[in-house]
Order: sequence, then C-alpha cells, then structure tokens
Amino acid sequence: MPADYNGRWEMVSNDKFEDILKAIDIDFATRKIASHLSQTKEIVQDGDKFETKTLSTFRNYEVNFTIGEEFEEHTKGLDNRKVMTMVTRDGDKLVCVQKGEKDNRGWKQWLEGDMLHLEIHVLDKVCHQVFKKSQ
Ligand code: VLP
Repeated sequence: MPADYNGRWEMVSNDKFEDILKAIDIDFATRKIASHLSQTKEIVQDGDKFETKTLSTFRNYEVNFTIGEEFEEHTKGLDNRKVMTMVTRDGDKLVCVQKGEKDNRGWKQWLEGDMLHLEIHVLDKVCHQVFKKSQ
C-alpha cells in the first residue's frame, strides 16, 4: 500500500521558509508576512493523482499532478514563474523536480506517523515544514 496523503494537514513548524522566499526573489515586505503564516495543506489523492491546496490567510496555492507526468506549473501568487514539474516516488516519498530559471528547485514530501513532512529546496536553500493530520 503506497503512502496515503489524503486529508487536511495543519502546519506545526516551518524552518527556513524565508530563505526559500528570498531565493525565488520575493520582496522583503512579502517575505515578512509570508514567513509568519500558518499553512494548511488539503490533499486529495486517488492512486497516482493528487489535488493539493496550500492555504493561508494571505494567499493560497493550488497544484494538481499525476506521478510520473511532467507538466508546466505556473507558480501563481508565489513567484509567478513557469517551471516544468515532475513528481515521482522514491519508496513512500514524493520527489518533485521543478526545472526552470532557478537551479535545484523542487520538494520532497513524506509521512511519519500522523505527521506530513515537506522539504522545499531552491539553489542551496532548504526549508523543512511539518504538518499534523487534522482530518
Ligand atoms: C502559500 C503557500 C506565501 C502560503 C504562504 C503564502 C511568495 C507539496 C507541494 C504542493 C508546494 C510548496 C508550495 C508552497 C506554497 C506556499 C505567499 C508568498 C509569496 O507544496 O505539498 O503539492 O509546492
């Protein structure tokens, strides 16, 4: 049985998110707001298909993908870039590569008990977020 990401996940920690925002050229004022937000993730997973929403009081971000299928992602409301995105599995981990202007861009996501971990990387910066299952 592959990992089941379905549900609503509430942020419990967000280490070095501001470094990521800086690496994707988000301005100072926006970084200050964004790095203090609590994020909620809503994931609907059907086999290899994922519908994901990252929600906050300031901005929301939605992206849908299918494992192994590359697509053009528009990071709307974030840095508004276009990247070529592909998510694959590495065991129970999801591994995302976002090819574009910024090197080494992507994320990894995995479960530990009722916690969801997300590591976001851009250039030499790494952010580690943890979410707790709420529904
Ligand atoms: C929005 C989200 C920041 C909340 C903060 C507002 C740049 C794996 C995958 C989704 C991602 C990470 C996306 C990060 C979204 C931040 C406003 C900032 C201005 O996660 O969970 O499938 O792609």
